[in-house]
Amino acid sequence: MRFWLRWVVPSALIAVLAFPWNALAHFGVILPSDDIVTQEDTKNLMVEVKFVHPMEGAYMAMAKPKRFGVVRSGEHKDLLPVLKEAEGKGPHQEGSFTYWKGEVAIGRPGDYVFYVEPAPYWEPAEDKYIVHYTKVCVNALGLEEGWDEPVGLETEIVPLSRPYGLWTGNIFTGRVLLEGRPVPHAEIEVEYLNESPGNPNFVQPPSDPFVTQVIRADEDGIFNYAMPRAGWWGFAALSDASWKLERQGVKKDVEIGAVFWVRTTDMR
Ligand SMILES: [Cu+2]
Repeated sequence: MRFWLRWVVPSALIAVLAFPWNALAHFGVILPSDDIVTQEDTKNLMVEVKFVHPMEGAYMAMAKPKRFGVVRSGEHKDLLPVLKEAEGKGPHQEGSFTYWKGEVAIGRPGDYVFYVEPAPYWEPAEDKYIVHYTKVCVNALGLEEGWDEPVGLETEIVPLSRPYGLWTGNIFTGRVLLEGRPVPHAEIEVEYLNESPGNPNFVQPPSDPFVTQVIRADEDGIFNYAMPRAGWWGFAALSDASWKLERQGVKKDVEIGAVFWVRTTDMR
């Protein structure tokens, strides 16, 4: 008891006060160097896999993912071997963080749906593990086929509007699936990646509710959101896993997230 009062409670308080973003929304992210590969473009994509608070530009250290792959025309390809550990630096955080990146060669035309299953991330502020099944779709060489197919992850967002070639202001529509079935009234968090390439200035939210937008899906798990700025937008639908993970002999809850990223471009 004394130990708890003297050390654990104060240090937990300090941790919460010093890192207010701990309570804010986490997003897995797969960030490709290009989302539409044309004949003229380089056919080598650089793909980064991170774990971030997108609006704050604050990153968590990420362990090596369990699975990383791509689906094109129904064919899965394991890309875990191409991932290499890298160190990054957030704009508003001290020290560096670990993320993963790899080069992927684009061959045949079609939609390349990248997906990652990260290792469970322990979040002390929420007393639970977080596992974000994250996806992004890259279109290649003019064939628009495959973006609306599920990958078959434990939970995932399946786009109902084509997830590339989006203008700023477009609406993104998606459906939340858990074990292959729609999640009625799922809660979806939406955030802007403030470190989007080409973002002219780091957006300063005027108050906390602006950081994360919140949507309730309809009875078929379908949601819509209009994106007000050019760059990358993340959508995260969170569920409680039906399974638990043990930590120091105690069974802990697991939050599983279905995360999808799309990029918007200004009309000029
Ligand atoms: Cu965090």
